[in-house]
Amino acid sequence: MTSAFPPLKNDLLLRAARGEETERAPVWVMRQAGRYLPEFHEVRAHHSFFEVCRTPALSMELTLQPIRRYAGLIDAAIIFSDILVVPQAMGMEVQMNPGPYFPDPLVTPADVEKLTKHVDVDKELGYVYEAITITRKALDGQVPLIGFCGAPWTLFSYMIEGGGTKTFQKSKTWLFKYPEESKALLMRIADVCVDFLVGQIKAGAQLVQVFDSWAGELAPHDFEQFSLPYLKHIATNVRSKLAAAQIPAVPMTLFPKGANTALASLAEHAGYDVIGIDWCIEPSEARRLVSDKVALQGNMDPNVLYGGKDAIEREAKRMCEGFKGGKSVKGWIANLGHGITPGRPGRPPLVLRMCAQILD
Ligand code: 1CP
Repeated sequence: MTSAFPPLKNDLLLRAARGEETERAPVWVMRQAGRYLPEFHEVRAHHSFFEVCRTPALSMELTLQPIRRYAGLIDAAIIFSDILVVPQAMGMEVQMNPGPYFPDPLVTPADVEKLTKHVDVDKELGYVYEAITITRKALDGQVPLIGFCGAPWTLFSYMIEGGGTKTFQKSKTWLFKYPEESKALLMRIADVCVDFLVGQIKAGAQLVQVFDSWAGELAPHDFEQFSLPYLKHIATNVRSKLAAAQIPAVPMTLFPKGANTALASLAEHAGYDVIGIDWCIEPSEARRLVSDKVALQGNMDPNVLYGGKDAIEREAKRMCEGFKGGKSVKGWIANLGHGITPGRPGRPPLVLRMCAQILD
């Protein structure tokens, strides 16, 4: 299958993800296909969010938008989709109005019965695979294509809260009141994630990222119990399933937002090649904690983009120096510390250009 794709002309991301020293840091932006781009709104004006996700040609179009607009400045594409396609595949209804809304969330463990018993992931999410395959062809080897899924704890919280939350009260009630049932559900989600990532890699994803956006909401000992084992399960099983199918492994990135106290343990035990960090930890401290076990990705505060040219320049320089730790950029992927926000922030290209020039 791989041989059917055009040869890759820019492999900076893949080399950095493998911990290799690169001539400059590769750059991409979480949520780079999104609401800060006028051309994104153009497409969304005519199509609902999940219609875009389910229509491979539209998903491809949104994936390519930032690559076109910032040609030569972005070193990766990420497939346009959402982490919430996994709860949908498990039988839950999810709407986007404008944030995620589950009309029928899981209230008690008895509700788990309502989920599909044996999820045929390839059938339910085949539209994502198709989007990946056509997008990888359309990219024509310009940059690698990233696939992704949500982490079990983060998806669990949406499935129980019924949408976004500030308190995590309902999902944490489950953890503390029904720990065994919670673990069983987390494992069911993890198994779907394994098949989903394997399917994305078979379809052409050249790196996959697991988003644990709400990792930092858990106490360190709860993260150890309710998130880490499932993250590990995903990394181990994706690799073993690929090996069994004789498909070459691809680098795997984990973004455990806010779980900075877990960095050393994640680097040692979780099984990922890259760990994404947010802005609440200094790059040098993150590097000290993970040693040379993984590559790092991140970590500028997305709101710096609203601070004007001087602030952006100053913070980009600070970030570059922090990750450089001397003169090499061993295993660093420049990115924001979370997704770029929808209000038209200034100058993402400026940031990208500065990160790209780090070794000049
Ligand atoms: O109407 C719209 O267009 C909605 C905005 C939007 C977009 C552009 C949503 C709804 N999802 C997306 C795309 C998306 N989501 C991508 C595309 C690829 C990219 O360019 O990066 C990705 C990777 C995601 C992943 C995602 N969805 C995460 C993990 C990353 C993160 O930012 O933490 C999460 C938590 C979601 C849930 C979600 N989907 C959409 C929104 C607004 C949210 C967050 C809601 C909340 O705060 O709880």
